[in-house]
Amino acid sequence: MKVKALILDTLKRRKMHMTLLDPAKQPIPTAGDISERAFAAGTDAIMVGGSTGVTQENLDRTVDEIKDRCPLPVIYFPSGANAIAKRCDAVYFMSMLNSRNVRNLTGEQWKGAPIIKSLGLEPISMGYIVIEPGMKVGEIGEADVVARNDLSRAVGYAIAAEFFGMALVYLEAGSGAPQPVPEEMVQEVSKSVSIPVIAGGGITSPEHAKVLCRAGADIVVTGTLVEDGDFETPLREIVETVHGTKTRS
Ligand code: 1GP
Repeated sequence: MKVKALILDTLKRRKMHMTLLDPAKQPIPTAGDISERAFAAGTDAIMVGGSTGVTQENLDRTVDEIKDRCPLPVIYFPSGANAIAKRCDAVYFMSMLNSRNVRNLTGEQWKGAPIIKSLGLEPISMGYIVIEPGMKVGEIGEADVVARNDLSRAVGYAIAAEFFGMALVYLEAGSGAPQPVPEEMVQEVSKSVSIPVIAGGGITSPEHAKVLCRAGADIVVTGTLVEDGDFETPLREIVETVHGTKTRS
C-alpha cells in the first residue's frame, strides 16, 4: 500500500503519531537506534528532515540506516530540492504557504518535482503553515508567521490548501517551540477542512497531545523529544494518548 493510502486508511480508525528525525542532529547509527526505539514505543511513521545542515550524504545514510532497522514508513520532510531521499517510502511535496519567498512556495518545488518523478518516489502534497514563533524553520523559510491569535488567517491558509487539492495541512509552531500551536487554532482549522490536519512543534507531553487531538489534530509530530537519550516513556505516553483519542467523525 502507498503511504498516503496507508495514512488515510489508518485515520479512519485512529489518529496517528509521527517521529521526526533530523539527519544533521545525530550520528547515523544513533538515528537507526532512535527509529527502532520509536517503533517499539508505537509511533506510526518516521519523518526525516531538518531546516539546516541536511546534505545528500547525511540524508541518504540516515534513511538507509532507518530502513535497515525499522519497518515503519519513512517519509522525507524536505527543506528544499538540494537533497532528495532516494530510499524513503514517500516525500511530503510541500509548499510553505505563508513564506514571503517564492522559492519556498514553488521554487524548490519545480526543481524537486522532476527528480522525485524520475526516482519514482511517492509525493504526498501538503500545505505547510508556520505559526508563531516559527523558530528556525520560520526564519530560514522567510515565513510571514501566523500570529497565535490570528485564527482566521490560519483557517484561510488551510482552506486554500484544501482548494489547491493538497492531501494534508500542517500547522507548524517550529521545532523546539516553547509551546505547541494553539488549541483554538487547531479546532478552527480542523472544523474548516476535511483534509487531515497535522500539528507539530513544541509537543513534549501527553497533555499537549491530548489537547491538540481533542481539538481536532489528526496527526501529531514530535521531534525534539527523541533527541533526549531517555525518551521511551514520554514517547509511549504521547503515542498512547494520540491513538486513544477519538477520530473526527
Ligand atoms: C518540527 O513539528 C516538528 O517540524 C517537530 O517539532 O522538534 O518541537 O517536536 P519538535
